[in-house]
Amino acid sequence: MPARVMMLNGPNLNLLGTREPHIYGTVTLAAIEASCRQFADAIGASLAFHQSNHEGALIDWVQAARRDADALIINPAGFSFTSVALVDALMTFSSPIVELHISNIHARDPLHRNSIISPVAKAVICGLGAYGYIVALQCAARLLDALPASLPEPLRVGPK
Ligand code: CA2
Repeated sequence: MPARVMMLNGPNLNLLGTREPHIYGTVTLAAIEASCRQFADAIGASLAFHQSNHEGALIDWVQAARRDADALIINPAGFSFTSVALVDALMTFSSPIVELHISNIHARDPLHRNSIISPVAKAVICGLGAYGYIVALQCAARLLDALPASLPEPLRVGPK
């Protein structure tokens, strides 16, 4: 069975590519999804990709992931700094969680700096722009030991 990865996107990320390009770039969420699907196909993973502006919808998907996904990648957006309920839901997911941000949250204003999600994530990726989504997918597949054997060893397992 292919590795099943679920990618969740929080509030306002549906606006990517249309506003604040100096922070979040010019790539739309639809283009990110298309590129992730292409990469998932290339590494033989299956991908569920969702976005919502609503905390409860994200929590419902996290709960569904307990059954439907082997790894979770989440860009919680503004909920990164506020949502104890999302943290609680993520704590019930016992497989790898990768937290993802387009911008480098550590270089931002105090309001956008301290993610309360990070302590429940296995890995945190930020500051790579839209490319971070591809890196997060590679990271999730690596954590599941599901990168194809055809890939060069440094990509598949890293330094030994
Ligand atoms: O860099 C990221 O991916 C963030 O998760 C994005 C969040 C922000 O609160 C985090 O600090 C970092 C905000 C998402 C807002 O998305 C917009 C996209 C286009 C235009 C306006 C907002």
